[in-house]
Amino acid sequence: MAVLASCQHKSKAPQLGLPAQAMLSKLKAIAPEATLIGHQDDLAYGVHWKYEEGRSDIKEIVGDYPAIFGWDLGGLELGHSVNLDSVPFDKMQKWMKWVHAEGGINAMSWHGYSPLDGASSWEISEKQVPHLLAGGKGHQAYLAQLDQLASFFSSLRDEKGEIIPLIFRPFHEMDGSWFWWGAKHCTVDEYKLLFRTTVDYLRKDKGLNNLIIAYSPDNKFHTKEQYLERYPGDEWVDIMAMDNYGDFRPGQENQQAAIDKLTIVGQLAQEHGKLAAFSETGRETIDTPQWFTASLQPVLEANEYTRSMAYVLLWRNGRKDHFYAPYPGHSSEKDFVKFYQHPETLFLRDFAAKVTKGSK
Ligand code: BMA
Repeated sequence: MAVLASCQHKSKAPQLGLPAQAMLSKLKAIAPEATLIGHQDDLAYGVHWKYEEGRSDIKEIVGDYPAIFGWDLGGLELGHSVNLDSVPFDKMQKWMKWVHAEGGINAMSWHGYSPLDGASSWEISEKQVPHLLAGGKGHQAYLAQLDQLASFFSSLRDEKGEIIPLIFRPFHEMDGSWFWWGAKHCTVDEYKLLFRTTVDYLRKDKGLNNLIIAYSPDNKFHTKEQYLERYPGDEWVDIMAMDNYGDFRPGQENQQAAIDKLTIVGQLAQEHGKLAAFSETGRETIDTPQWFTASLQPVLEANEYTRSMAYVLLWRNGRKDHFYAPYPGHSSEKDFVKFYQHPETLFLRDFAAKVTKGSK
């Protein structure tokens, strides 16, 4: 609860409407004692199925859905009807409404295309960021992309017509250089300005008060200073997070490194009065059957700071050679059930029950 108190003191007044404030408060209250488990595209497809109503690989293993549902916006900014992984935006919108109605949380990443030349997030031969800032040749086109995002965000309404809050995590993994907004492709100041411009435009110009903003570098940092290098500032961020696959990768496993970095995230979040989260992780194809209880769980439980993660999100179950949550018949199935049974992991039912009861 000390965490909660410091949050209230230090944060600048967030530009959030009541539903978003309520969501943030629930997450803050839960964070010191439990971690919500999340999965990217959970309702859209699994390793062996696509777009089948009600299905979820995670539910088919543990009998419950994840509590956090990750979605990606990439392609929406171009007016596409499906995202870069072929998920139709109309279905996404419907699922997101369902998630909210069930008491879960939606978290959106954005593997967007450049408004200048349509470069995918991974096309890094041309500089993009400086041109998207005010005065740049792509600035208006960039704002037009944000208009597309804004109308999607604004279309997310509950049955009373009230806007649904969501976590928005733009320009993630910026300490790596695989995306056009990555470390080698723009200066620190350009990055910060792009992030601030994006958040300000959506919140102030478009009047959206349902966006909880997450900042999430990858695992390149070793110190607080390095983590904060591209941090846009407390006014533009609600969640301090990180992505980390590298320290769990076969041959490069380093549990202590994963703990140390997550500890930094937890400490900084506390110092800045923000929520902490483990915004993406996983081990592709889960080739070690005890990965969840032997690798991930000890990292989450290492100390009070790693414990303070509000959620951890596993990446998508895209293909037989690209998945991060188990599916029925997979060798990590039993271990994932243990992970589910652990008192500190929360799935949809547990979370919704706690929230509805207003406990803790
Ligand atoms: C990556 C991979 C890609 C996918 C992208 C955006 O990590 O899963 O296949 O297109 O994320 O979701």
